[in-house]
Amino acid sequence: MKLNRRDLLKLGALAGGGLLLPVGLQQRSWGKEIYRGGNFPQDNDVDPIDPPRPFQVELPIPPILQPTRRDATTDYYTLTQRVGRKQIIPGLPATEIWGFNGIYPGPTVMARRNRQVIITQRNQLPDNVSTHLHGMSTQHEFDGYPVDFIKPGQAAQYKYPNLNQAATLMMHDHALHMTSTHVYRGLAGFYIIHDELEESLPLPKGYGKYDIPLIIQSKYFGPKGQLLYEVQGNQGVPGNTILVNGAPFPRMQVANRKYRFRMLNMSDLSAYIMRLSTGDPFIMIGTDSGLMPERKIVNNFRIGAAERYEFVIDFSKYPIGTQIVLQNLWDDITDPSPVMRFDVVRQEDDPSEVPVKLNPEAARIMNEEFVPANAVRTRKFEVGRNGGIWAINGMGWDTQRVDATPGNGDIEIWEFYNKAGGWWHPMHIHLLIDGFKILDRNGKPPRPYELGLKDTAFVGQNEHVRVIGKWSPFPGRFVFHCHNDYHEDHDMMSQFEVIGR
Ligand SMILES: [Cu+2]
Repeated sequence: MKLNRRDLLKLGALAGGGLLLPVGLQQRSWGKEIYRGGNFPQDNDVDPIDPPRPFQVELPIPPILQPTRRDATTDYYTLTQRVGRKQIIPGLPATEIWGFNGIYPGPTVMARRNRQVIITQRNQLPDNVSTHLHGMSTQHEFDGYPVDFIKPGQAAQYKYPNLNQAATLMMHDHALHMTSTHVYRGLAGFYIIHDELEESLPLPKGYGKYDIPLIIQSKYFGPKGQLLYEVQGNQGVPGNTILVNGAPFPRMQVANRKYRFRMLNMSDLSAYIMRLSTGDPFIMIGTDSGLMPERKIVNNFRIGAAERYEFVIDFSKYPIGTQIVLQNLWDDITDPSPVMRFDVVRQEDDPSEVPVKLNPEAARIMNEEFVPANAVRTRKFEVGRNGGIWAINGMGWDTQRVDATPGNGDIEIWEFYNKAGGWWHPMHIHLLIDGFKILDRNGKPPRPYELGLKDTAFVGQNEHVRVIGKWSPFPGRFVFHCHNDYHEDHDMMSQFEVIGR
């Protein structure tokens, strides 16, 4: 049975809060057991409040992090992971969060392709952390391997070569069995790579002005504004309040022109089907690993945990005063629910354009390199449950076990089978410098907006998804896992080891 957010809310209403359900109690105690070391306040007697009325708050934009120093080759940054407080729910006290520099979402790091970034991460939290830069291709020791902990009071340096194409990445915690709570509490932020190709295109430009990051996260809150980590049905935390850049169902004032958006779903497990209340299209331009070969025009798109989609909305056709709601169709395809709203409030010239062809480098990789004839082998992974624990090929995480040993530079096809049908799993593979290409899903072509390089593949109920990529450039052990963070923690994660130099 698929339990979506709305079903859970209905169940909750019927059972007087949902937490009286025996299954709910069981899950709560499991979560409590696992997170005993996670220092998450367990408010077992508190039910989540109803979501706040939408569109009360302006969309915030995460600040750009300033480097502590630059030299000929490298930008240096320092981030301190610590407890902070943020006013999130109107009319309620500020919410305690865990954040990079104590803010949620974390500050955005701006990087340039082929220019190194070194980030010193200081841990002033009461838990072990391990910081991963999702989408970055870097050496094992800088990848946030799940047991490479930064202990409380300690610090670690991470080197990022930024060999990747221009893309929207995100920094988040990856500590073994604690990723879900840590990310839920706020340890997530953007890291954006720019390059010359992207800058040469006439797309809408200007971070926070016409180039807008949107991190989507669904959470529960208690009556004092506190975050509630309510695990439902061994799935994770669906949440009932959608935060965009940390604000509940916000509104954004826009001019009647084109805007570029970089959407990242960093929810614990929620997936969304996004559409506009006007029925007007999104011009899709980017996927997880960078700009798509060609733009694609769609009326809606699905986004699972950790996926990124970049798109342009053209507000020029709307009269001043028009309000356009970004809506979610996931819970009920016939009954859209709000995510945020765009208010067209002013007239502006628009020099931007969205070319049909965007990224010849991605086109070459997808059409010439990532083709089955170049694959040296195929591996199969079945994702599902084993004895109540999420598993890959029936197995949970084992730091000592390696489930694949590709040679450095090998092109491989990985097949993910989700036969049980009960849930979906956005499968993420670390390291791959250009991500992968989705070959097919149940033998059919991927959706139009998936026709770009990706690092996370949505594997839906009863789906069989084939991806092809190049396992390079760094040798060593790297993880692959479901990015529904609760699934990842318990225990749908494994590792491969790239062999050779
Ligand atoms: Cu999963």
